[in-house]
Amino acid sequence: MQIRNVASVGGNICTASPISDLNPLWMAAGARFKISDCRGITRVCPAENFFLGYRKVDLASNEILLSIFLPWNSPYEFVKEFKQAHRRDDDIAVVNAGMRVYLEEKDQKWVVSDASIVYGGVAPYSVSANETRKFLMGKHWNKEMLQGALKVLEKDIVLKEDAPGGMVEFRKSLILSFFFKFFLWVCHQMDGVASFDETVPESHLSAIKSFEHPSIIGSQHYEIVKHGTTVGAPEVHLSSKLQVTGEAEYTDDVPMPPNSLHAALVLSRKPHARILEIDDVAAKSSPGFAGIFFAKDVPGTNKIGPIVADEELFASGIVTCVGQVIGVVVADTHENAKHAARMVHIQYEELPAVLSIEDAIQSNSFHPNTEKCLRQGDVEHCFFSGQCDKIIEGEVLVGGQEHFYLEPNSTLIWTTDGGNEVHMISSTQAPQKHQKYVANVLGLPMSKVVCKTKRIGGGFGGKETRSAFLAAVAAIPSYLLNRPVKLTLDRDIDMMVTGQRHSFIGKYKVGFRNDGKILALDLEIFNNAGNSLDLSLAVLERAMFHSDNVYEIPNVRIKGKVCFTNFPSNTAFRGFGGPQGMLIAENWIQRISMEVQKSPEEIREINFQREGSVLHYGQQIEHSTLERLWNELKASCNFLSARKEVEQFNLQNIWKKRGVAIVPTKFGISFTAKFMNQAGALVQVYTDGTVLVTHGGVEMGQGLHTKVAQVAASSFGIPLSSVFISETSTDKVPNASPTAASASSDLYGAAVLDACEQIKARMEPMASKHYFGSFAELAYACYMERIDLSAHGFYKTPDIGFDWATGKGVPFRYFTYGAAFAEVEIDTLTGDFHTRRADVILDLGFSLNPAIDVGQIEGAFVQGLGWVALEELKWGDAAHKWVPPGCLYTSGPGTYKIPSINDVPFKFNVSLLKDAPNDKAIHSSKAVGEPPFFLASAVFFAIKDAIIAARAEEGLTGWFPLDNPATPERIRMACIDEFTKLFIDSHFRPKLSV
Ligand code: 290
Repeated sequence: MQIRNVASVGGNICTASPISDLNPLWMAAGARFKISDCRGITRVCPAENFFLGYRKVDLASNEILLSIFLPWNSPYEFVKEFKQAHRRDDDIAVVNAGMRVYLEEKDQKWVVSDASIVYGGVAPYSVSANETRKFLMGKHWNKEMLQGALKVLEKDIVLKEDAPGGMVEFRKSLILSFFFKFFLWVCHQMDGVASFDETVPESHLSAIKSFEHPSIIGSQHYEIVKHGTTVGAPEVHLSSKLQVTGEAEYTDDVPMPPNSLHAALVLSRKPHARILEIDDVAAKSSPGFAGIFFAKDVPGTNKIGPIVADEELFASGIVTCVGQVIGVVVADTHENAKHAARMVHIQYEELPAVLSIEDAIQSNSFHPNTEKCLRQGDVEHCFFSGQCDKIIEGEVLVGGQEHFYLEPNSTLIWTTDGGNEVHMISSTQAPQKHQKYVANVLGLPMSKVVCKTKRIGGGFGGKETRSAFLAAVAAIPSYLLNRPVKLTLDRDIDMMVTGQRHSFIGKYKVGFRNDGKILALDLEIFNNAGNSLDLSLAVLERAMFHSDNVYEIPNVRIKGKVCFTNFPSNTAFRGFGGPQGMLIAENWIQRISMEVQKSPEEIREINFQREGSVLHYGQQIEHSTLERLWNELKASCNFLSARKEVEQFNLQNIWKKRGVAIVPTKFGISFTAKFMNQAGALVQVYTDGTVLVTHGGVEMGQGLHTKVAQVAASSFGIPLSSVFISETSTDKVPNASPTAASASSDLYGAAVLDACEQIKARMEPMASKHYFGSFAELAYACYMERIDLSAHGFYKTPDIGFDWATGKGVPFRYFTYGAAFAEVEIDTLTGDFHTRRADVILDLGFSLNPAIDVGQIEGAFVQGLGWVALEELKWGDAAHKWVPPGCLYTSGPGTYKIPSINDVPFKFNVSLLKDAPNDKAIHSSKAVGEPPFFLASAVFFAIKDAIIAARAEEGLTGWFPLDNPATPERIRMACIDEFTKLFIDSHFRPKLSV
C-alpha cells in the first residue's frame, strides 16, 4: 500500500527497473523526456537514449525529470504492449515489451517506414532490438518478413545460459512469441485496408484476443442436519467480526510489558560450513544493544527436535544450512536488534553441500533410520509373468511450497517470580511444544513454563514444530537477562529459516493391461527433509500411505527415503505428504490414459477401490462414498458436454487451448503416530449459566473454536452465545498434540463433549428434581448444592494402530473423500493461464458447521491451486547458479506468488455430499482441513490436458512430463512450436528446485 501511495510514473522511469512495464513502451512509442537541472535549464532526451545500464539513466545528480512528451500516433502507426508474469495480477514481468510500427503504402504494398521493438526483462535495462528494427525497415509487412524478422530477433536479444533471473529458454520464447503476436495484431488492425493482403485466419486470432476477467461467481450447496441447539448450523465464525475490523489480537499486537527487549537472529550465510570465528564486537557497540547469546550460553540442553533431538538451538561448530540460527541479539527496538545482528561477522570454512534430492541420492545422504517399505502382492512376479500389456517407468518432480501464513512467527516471552517461572504468548499450532522446548533449553521443569495462544494468523503446518525453536531462542535472553523479549520474524527471514512443504521425487514403474487396469506399482519416493528430521519421516509415511490415491492395485511395492540436504528443515504443510503421494499417482494414471488412448477418467473409474478393498497397508475400505461423489460431480459439472465444448474450442483456436480434468481424492484421518490421537479439554460452567471451554486445540482461522463451542452449546442445550473459548493454554489442558492432521474438531469436539457430559451427569439429579426456567438457574442451583461445575474431558481415537515392522495395520480412523472438476484456458505462446471453472464436492458426513467447512474447502482449493500452478521456490542450487548456493531466492511476495483474488476460478461451485453420516467421528461429521487441498490438482491436470491439445497441433501425441508447479514457464515450454523449436528439443524440462 505504501509503495502504491507514493509511486509515480516519473519515479518508475528514473529508477529504471529492468522489468519496468512502462519503460519499453515509452521507448517504443517514441516518447521524449524533458529534463531540468537545478538552475532551470532544460534539455530533451528521447526515451530510447535515456536508459544506460542497470538502474542507470541519463540524468546528472543536479537534474530531474520534468515532463514526458508522448507523441500521437499517425494513421497506420501501431503501438502495442506485451507482458508475461508468473501471476496474472500484481506481479512484475518475466518479459515485457513495447512495439511500434509505422506502415506506408508503396507501390500497392504496405511496407515498414519506421519501427521500434523494445523489451524488458531480458537485460539489465530496457533494450531495443536494433538489428530487428533495421531488418524491418522498408520490408513488406507479410509472413515472409515475419520469418526473417524472427531469425534476426533471435540473435538480436541475447540471453546467456546463466543470466540472472534464470528461465532463459522461457524468456527467449517470449521474445519471439510477443513479436509474433504483434505481427498478427498489426495485420488484424490493417484488415480491410485497401491493398493490405496479409489476412489473419480466424483460428489465429486466438493469439491476440485480449484477456477479459468476468466477475467471479460461485455457489455453495449443503444440507443442514442440526443436532441440538447449534451443531450442524452454518454459524458465523466466532471471531470473524474482530478479524475483519482488525481488532482481533495476534501475538505481535499484545502490548509489550515494561522493560521489554526485541530479539533478532544471527543466521548462517553458508549451506554447510565450519564456523571459524564469530566477531561480535561491532554488534555490541551498536545502538540499543542489550545482549548477545550463542550456544555456550544455553543453560539447559542445546539439542532440540520434535521426534529426534537432532537440531542445535544455536549452531555450535558446524552450520548445515543458510538461515540456521547461530545466535540471538536483543536490543531496545526491532530495528536496532536487526542492525546489531547484521553487525556480527562470522568466518566460515566452507564444506561440500547437498542441494537437491538428486544430490542426496548420489551422495547417499539420508536421515538415519528413515528407510521405509510397504508391500502387497508380488510386484516382481507381476512384471515378469507377462500379465501386463505395458510397463512404464518415469519420474515425477514435485516442488515445495511456502506456508505464507499472513502472520509471521512471533513470540513474547517473560519471566515471573524473580525469574523462576517462564510465561509466553506464541503464534503456534503447538503450545505444548513451546512449553517443552523452552523448559528443555532453560533446564526448567515443564510445570514452570506456560505457553498461551489466543489465535494465530494461519499456520497450515508451518507452526506445528518450526515455531517452537523460535520460542526457545527468545527464551534464552529473556531468562538470562530476566526481561521480557519479543521475537517477531520479518517475512523474508520467516521464509528463509522456517522450512516449507517438502519437495518430492517419485520414481515409478507401473504395469497395466490394454484396457487400463493397473496390475502393479513399484514406486520409490524421496522427500527433501533439509538439515534436521523434524516431521519428515511422518510426512514420507503419509505420502506412502497416499500413493494409491483411490486406486486398487493388486501388486504394490513402495519404498521411501528421507533425504538429508543442506536446506532449512522442511516441515508439515496441509496434507503432510498426502498431496505429494497422490500427485505422483495421478501422474502415472494420466500417463496410462495416453498409453492406452483412453480418457484419464476412464482409467480412474476402472481402477477405483471399492467397499471391502484392502489397501497396500492392510486397512480395509468401509463406507466408501467415492463412487457416489464421483457420479454426482460428473453429472453436476456436465463433464461430457464440457469436454466436447473444449474440443470444439480447441479446433477453432490455434494459440489458446482449453483443458478439463476431474480428479478424486481420499485422505486418511488420524495422526499416523498413534499416541498423538488424544485430546483434553476443560469445561467450566459459571453460575450465570455461561460456559468457558478450554481445549488443547489452537484457533488458526479455521473455525475450530466455533465448532467446538457448538458442540458444548448443543450438549448443554444452550445458545452458542453462552459458550466462550478464550485461548489455548498449557496450564489449563496439558500435553496437547499440535492442532494438525485435520483432526482437531474430531478430537477436541469429542473431549469437550466428554467434559460436558460429566457435568450434565452431575447436574442431572438437580435438573430432574426441579423445574428451572433457564440453564443459568440450574447452574446456580447446582452451585448452591456444592456440585462441581468444572470437568476435564478426554478423548482418544479408538481402533487405530499401525506396525511398520509388518507394514500392516489401521493407521486411519476413516477417510474423507472428495472430487473436483476444473476447466482452464492457456495461452500457448506465453504460458498464461486461468481457471475458468472449478466444481468441488466433498463428503463431510453431517457437517458440524457447513459454512465454515465450505470456507475450508474454498481456501484449501485455492491454496492447492497455488501449489500446482503458481508458487515456485527457487534455491541456489545446480539449477539456479545465479543464486548463491543454498540461499532462497524467492523469499518474499515480490518473487514468490501465492494466488491473488483474480486466480480464484471464475466459476467456483462447492457442494457437500448429502445424507452421508459418518459414525466414526463426533456427531457423524468428517474432518475437512487437509482433504480438499489435493483437489486443486484438477487444475494441474486440466492444464496438462490443454497442453496435450497444443502439442497435437505440432503432431506431438506421445506422453510428456509436466513438473509441479505448472507455472507459465512450464506451460509455455511444454507447448512446443516453431518458436521454441529454435532452442529446445521436445525433451526439454524447465529447471525446478526439488
Ligand atoms: C499430519 C500431521 C502429523 C499434519 N501427522 N498428519 O499423520 C499426520 C503430525 N498432518 N500434521
